[in-house]
Formats: sequence, structure tokens, C-alpha cells
Amino acid sequence: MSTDTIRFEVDNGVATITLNRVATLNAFNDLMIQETIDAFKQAGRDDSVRAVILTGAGRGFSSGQDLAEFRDHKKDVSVSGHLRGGYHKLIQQMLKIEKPIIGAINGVAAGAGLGIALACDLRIAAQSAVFMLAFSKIGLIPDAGINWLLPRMIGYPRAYQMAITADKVKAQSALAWGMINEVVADEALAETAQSWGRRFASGPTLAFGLTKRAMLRAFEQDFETALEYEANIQEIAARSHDNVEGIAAFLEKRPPTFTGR
Ligand code: T3D
Repeated sequence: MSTDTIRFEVDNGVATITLNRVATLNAFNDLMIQETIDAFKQAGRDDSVRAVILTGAGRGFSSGQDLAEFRDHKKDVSVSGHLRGGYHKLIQQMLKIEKPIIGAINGVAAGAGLGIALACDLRIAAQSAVFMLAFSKIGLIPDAGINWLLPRMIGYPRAYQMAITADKVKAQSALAWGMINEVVADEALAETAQSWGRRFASGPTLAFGLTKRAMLRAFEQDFETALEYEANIQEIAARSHDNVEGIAAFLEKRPPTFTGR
């Protein structure tokens, strides 16, 4: 399926959402925000989809908010309202999907484009990709979840430095800082992301989804509450077909066949 601003493909249990406004390095206009939300909703609803990849077409992952549209709609809509009605809904949708989301960062990820990259559960970057908080160049503060996500990943000093310098951070530094999971050669990015996706899609995806829920919730909990919460979530995982299958396969010394149920 293709829309005006994205491509959506499903193969081997892996949904790939490709941001596709190449002329602007995949800047988010309102339509692309909405179509990306819809694509994540569809990936969440479809039981045959067990892992999701988000990537960009052309030489950018995303350059963030479309600044031409921003200038125009600022006259009619409040920025906070625009954030709440757009990026917040997209990020909430990504957090809600209990399936691993892999960001395949093929090029520059700037502004809200970086926020959306950070909202993926895992990130693989092409060697030539760069990460930047472009906001201060246009007199804004970071948004799209960055103030919450980035300091947790790389610590406050580096996050604040990225914010106020708006310097580009290379993929290797992003890896060393803990912002991404792996760097690969540019030409290997798409296949590496698909191979991660296929691996996760054949795993115990119910448990993967519950792990996402437990870990994200734990950020907000004290330790005692987190212990209690994970015990309750483990109760759900322990009742799954995949848990029965995993134990049987171990005892029978054969590979498990997980179905995500
Ligand atoms: O209302 C709200 O929700 C507020 C939310 C705000 C969230 C934000 O994301 S604010 C931050 C917005 N993003 C930026 O400020 C980044 C702007 N872009 C750049 O700084 C540079 O383009 C890059 C560093 C990302 C890449 O530089 P480079 O030299 O590789 O490419 P370029 O030549 O600058 O860009 C290529 C084309 O894309 C160019 O168009 P042209 O000249 O070929 O017709 C450029 O204008 C266009 N483009 C790049 N970024 C944007 C864009 N067009 C619209 N909006 C963009 N964000």
C-alpha cells in the first residue's frame, strides 16, 4: 500500500513503513504525520505483523517538521495544539504497539524526525547517517518527546549540548553514546533491518510486546511498584502458548516454533 507520503509493505511478518517526501528529506507535514499514525495503527491491528520497521526514502530519514507548512499553519493553529494533535498522537501510537519497532536510520534525522527515531524501540543507522537537534537553529526547544527520551539514552550533558549547539552527531558517536543499537554500511542497512525484523517476527512476540510495556512503564515507577508490575505481566506471559512451546522445545532439545500467542 502506498499513500501520498508513505509506503507500507508487509513481508514475512515484518511491516515496513517508509517515509516518502524525498524532496524535503522526508519532512513531516500534517498529511505525513496522519498517514504514519494510520500505518502504525494498521501494523498494530494486523496479527500477521509481528515486527515493524520505520525508515526513510532517499537520502534522509526525516528532517523534522516541514518548515514551509509550519510557517503557514502558525497563523491558524497554536504550536502546542499542533504538537498534541500530531506528533504526540504518533508517538503514543508507537509506544502503544506491543511489537518491536526498528528505526532504520538511513540518513539525517533532525528535529521532530529525531524524536520519531527515538520513539522506535531499537535503532540501526547507516554509517553516513547523522543525528541533530535542529530546533535551536530556528529558535525552538526540542519537542516530539526528545526532552524525555534523549537524556535517558545519552545523559543530560550530551543531550543539552546537542540541543544548544544543533551540531550533527555522526552514527559512530551516536552508537558510543547509547542513542542507537548498531551502525552498518549504508548499502547493508535495509537488509540488516529486514533481518532483525524477521528474527523478531519469528520470536515470542507476545513476550516481546509485554517486555516493552513493562520496561516503558518502569521509567515511571518506583522499584517496589515495578517489581509488582512485572510480576503481574509475567503472569500473562506464563500463560502464553509460546511459554509452553519454549519450555517443551528446551526439554526436547529442538528449536521452538513461536507463534506470538
Ligand atoms: O508545530 C509544530 O509541531 C512544531 C514542531 C517542530 C518540530 C521540528 O521538527 S522543528 C525542526 C525542523 N527541522 C529543521 O529545522 C531542519 C531543517 N533542515 C536542515 O537543517 C537541513 O535541511 C538538514 C541539516 C536536515 C539537511 O541539510 P542538507 O544540506 O543535507 O540538505 P538541504 O539542502 O538543506 O535540504 C534538501 C531539501 O530539503 C531543500 O530543498 P530544496 O532547496 O532542494 O528545494 C530543503 O529546503 C528541504 N528541507 C530540508 N529540511 C526541511 C526542508 N523543507 C521543509 N522543511 C524541512 N524541515
